[in-house]
Amino acid sequence: MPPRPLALAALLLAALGACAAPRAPAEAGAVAALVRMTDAFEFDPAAVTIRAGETVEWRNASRFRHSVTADPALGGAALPPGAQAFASGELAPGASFRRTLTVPGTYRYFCSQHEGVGMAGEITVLPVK
Ligand SMILES: [Cu+2]
Repeated sequence: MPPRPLALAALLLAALGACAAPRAPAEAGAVAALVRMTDAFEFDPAAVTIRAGETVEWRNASRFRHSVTADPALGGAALPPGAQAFASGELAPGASFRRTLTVPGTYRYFCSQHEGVGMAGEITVLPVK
């Protein structure tokens, strides 16, 4: 008799693996992307993608003060139509800032302390599935 139960178990494991592969729907407000602010005056990664309703967290992992500024009135930022501007204010080394984004589109933001050296980042917010 062939080892049927084993074959079945293998199929089941394969099916479970396939189910785990797609991204699970995030709970509202969950941190979906983490961006570090570095000693090299960069947002790392410089571009992230989330779904509407998810949260981005920035951490100042450097020894300098930085900010997350997504306000076109303050510099080279751009927001999707209908999205609210936001700004973290000055973040000391070790500090973090979170923002939940609900309006889909492309957000371009910068660090107000280092905009002059090109410290900028981008967030793509995809519509809810
Ligand atoms: Cu900076």
